[in-house]
Amino acid sequence: MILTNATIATMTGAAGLIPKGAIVTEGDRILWVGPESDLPSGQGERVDLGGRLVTPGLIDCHTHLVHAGDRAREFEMRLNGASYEEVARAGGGIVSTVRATRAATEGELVAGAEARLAAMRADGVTTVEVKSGYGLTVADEVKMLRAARALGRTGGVQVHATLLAAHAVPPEYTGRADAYIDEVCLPALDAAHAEGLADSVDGFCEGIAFTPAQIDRVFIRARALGLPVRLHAEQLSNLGGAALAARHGALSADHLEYLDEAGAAAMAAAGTVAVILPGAFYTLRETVLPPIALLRKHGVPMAVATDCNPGTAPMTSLTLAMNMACTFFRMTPDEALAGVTTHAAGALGLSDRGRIAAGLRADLAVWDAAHPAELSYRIGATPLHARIFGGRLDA
Ligand code: DI6
Ligand code: FE
Repeated sequence: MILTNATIATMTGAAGLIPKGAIVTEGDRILWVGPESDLPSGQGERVDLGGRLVTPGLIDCHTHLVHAGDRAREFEMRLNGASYEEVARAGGGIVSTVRATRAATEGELVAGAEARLAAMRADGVTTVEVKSGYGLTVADEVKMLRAARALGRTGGVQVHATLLAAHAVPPEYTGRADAYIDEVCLPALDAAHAEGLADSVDGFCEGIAFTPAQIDRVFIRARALGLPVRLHAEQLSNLGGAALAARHGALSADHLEYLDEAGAAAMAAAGTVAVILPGAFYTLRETVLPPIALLRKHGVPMAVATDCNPGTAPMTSLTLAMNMACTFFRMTPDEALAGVTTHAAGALGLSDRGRIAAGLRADLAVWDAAHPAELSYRIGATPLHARIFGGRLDA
């Protein structure tokens, strides 16, 4: 396929924008990219993009896409004045999602996630990370990961599956988090690894979840199995989770509103990507901003993701996350675009995508836009014209 008359945001180098560019693909790979005037002669299906903007296919590198049920009713209850306790007594909160997810079959989980995934595809996403973390038994965590793998086989996106058994302490283990790590998290890790179901391992390091010492135990097992790690860190308080993650060579540390300078320096030294999640910040009406200036100062690469989950980010639009990252956190549109392409690829440990260059996957998004800033600027619009996934055009 020969794509012509395109404005190409290659995401390679500083001057990554090619105003009148062309891209040649072969099979699922990019064969050539450059100014149209330099296009090598050759045969192929020609597609004139009418001057439209082409970016790498977007990568949503932090989602809880697979889950059952929703929490719209508790959202409504809280807005009608119910307290946290009242919501919890009515069966609300993360426990309600765990209950619904345990009750769902793998097929039901896939069907529910597929609807959310369709919205993501319509927003230009070609790779998505999907976490477990609402099963919280070995069997239910494995079921969630199988559902994530099944989503990857439905076509149209590639899925990176992450085991997040250390997401919450389930009711049957209240006050016994260490026993939960021993009896569920570590066996779930072994089981997921044995079936090849996990591409990475995540945890939630927070006062309401797991301590750094508990996360450390999970990470030691993950690394012994050869699995890379990532961490929900410094979302609601500073427990030093980012530095812990960096010590384990983590691919990413995510949220980071309460990150301090030592944590940023540790991430920089380890090459750990900062995943910025403005959807959860918005839903929780958080007031402490992630320290973007500190991350810039230390040269920590910043990714941006939806955190799509039923509790703190019932959100499927990655372009809306880009807008929020710019408006709330003062990231630049260039940073936001790098955050959903090249640095999101880094957060997943994938070097074959996230940029437009010869040899990489032919995953592209074509936009009804003339300049990359438009993707961050519009609110709630999806200016996607077409997606190219693995070299195939699926308008
Ligand atoms: N941080 C979050 O914001 C979500 N998980 C996490 O580790 C919340 C998940 C939920 O409330 O369902
Ligand atoms: Fe999350």
